[in-house]
Amino acid sequence: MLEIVQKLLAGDRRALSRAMSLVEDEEPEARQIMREVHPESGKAHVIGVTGPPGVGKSTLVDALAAEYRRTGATVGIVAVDPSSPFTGGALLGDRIRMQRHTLDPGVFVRSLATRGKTGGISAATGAVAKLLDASGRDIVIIETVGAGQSEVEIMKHVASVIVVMAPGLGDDIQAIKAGILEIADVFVVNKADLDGAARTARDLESALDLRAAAAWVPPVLLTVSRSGEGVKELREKLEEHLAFLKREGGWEQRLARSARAEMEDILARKLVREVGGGDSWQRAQDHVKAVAAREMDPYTAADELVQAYLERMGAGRGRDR
Ligand SMILES: Nc1nc2c(ncn2[C@@H]2O[C@H](COP(=O)(O)OP(=O)(O)OP(=O)(O)O)[C@@H](O)[C@H]2O)c(=O)[nH]1
Ligand SMILES: [Mg+2]
Repeated sequence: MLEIVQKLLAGDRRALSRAMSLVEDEEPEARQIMREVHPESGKAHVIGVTGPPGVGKSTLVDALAAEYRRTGATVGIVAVDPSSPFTGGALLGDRIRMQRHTLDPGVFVRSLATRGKTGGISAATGAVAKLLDASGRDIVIIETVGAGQSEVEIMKHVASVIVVMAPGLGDDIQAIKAGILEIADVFVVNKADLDGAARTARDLESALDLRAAAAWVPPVLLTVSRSGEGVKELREKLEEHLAFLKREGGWEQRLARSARAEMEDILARKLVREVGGGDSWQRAQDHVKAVAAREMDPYTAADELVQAYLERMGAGRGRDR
C-alpha cells in the first residue's frame, strides 16, 4: 500500500490533503490511490447540498457541520466552485464562511476548483468525497451550485440530497422543481427570517403532493442558517433518512448507483482514449475531419472507431497467445 494511503487512512490530514491535490490534478499516482482507498470507503453518510446561487448553502453547510460536531461526529466538506463567471466569488466566500472550523480537527474543508480539468467535475468531486469517507469521516457534505447536469451527476454519489431554496426566488421555483423534485430527499427553505419563506415552503409542499405515494416523502424544513435555527431539526431529518435507507435497502441501492456512475465515467473515458488514441485524438483525426466536413455522420464514425478498436483488441489477443 502507498505510504500516502496508509497515512490518510490513519487520519493524517496532510496526507489527505495531498491525495486530494493529486486526484484533482489527475496526477499518475491518483489512480493507485483511488484503487487502494476504495475498500475503505462506503461507510460515511454522504450528504449532497444543492440549490440556486446565493440561497445560503455554504452558510447552511457550516451550521450543519457545527451541529454534527455537537453530536460528536466528524465531518468532511467538499465545496464545488464551478468557476463560472457568474459565481466567481464563491470560493473565497466559502473559505471565509467555513473559517470557524479551521481550528477544529473534526472538520475538514476542501474547496474544489474545476477550471481546466478534463476528467469532469463529478468525477473529481466523487473522488474527493471518497477520500474523506475512507479517511474515517462520519459525515461527508458536498455543496454544489444549481441543478444542471453536473449536479445531478454529483448527486449520484450521495446518500441524502438536500435541495436548498430561499424566499423571493419567484419563478425560479417553477423552473427548478421540475428537474430537482426527483433527486431531493429533504427540502430546506433557508432565510426563513425573510418575508415569503412560509409561502415558498407551501409552494414546495403542494408540488410534492404529486408524488405523495412514495415511501419517503421529502420533508420541507425552514432554517435560518445564519443563526442556526432549524438546523438541529435538519440533522435529525437526515438521520431519519439514513435510517430509512438502511431499513428499506436504499443504502445498498445508492452505493450501487454510485459504483455504476463511477464505472461509467471510467469506461467512457477509457474507451474514448482507446478509440481516439489519447487526448489528441490522433487515431481518429480522419473521422473527426470527415464528420466536421459533413462527409460522415457522427454515429457512423463512432461505430467505425469502436469496430476498429475491437479488431485491434482481437489482433492483440491473438499475438499474446
Ligand atoms: N437573511 C439571511 N441571510 C442568509 C441566511 N443564510 C445565509 N444568508 C446570506 O446569504 C448570502 C449567501 O450565502 P451563501 O451561504 O454564500 O450562499 P450560497 O448558496 O452558498 O451561495 P453560492 O455558493 O455562491 O451559490 C450571504 O450573504 C449570507 O450571509 C439566512 O438564514 N438568512
Ligand atoms: Mg456557496
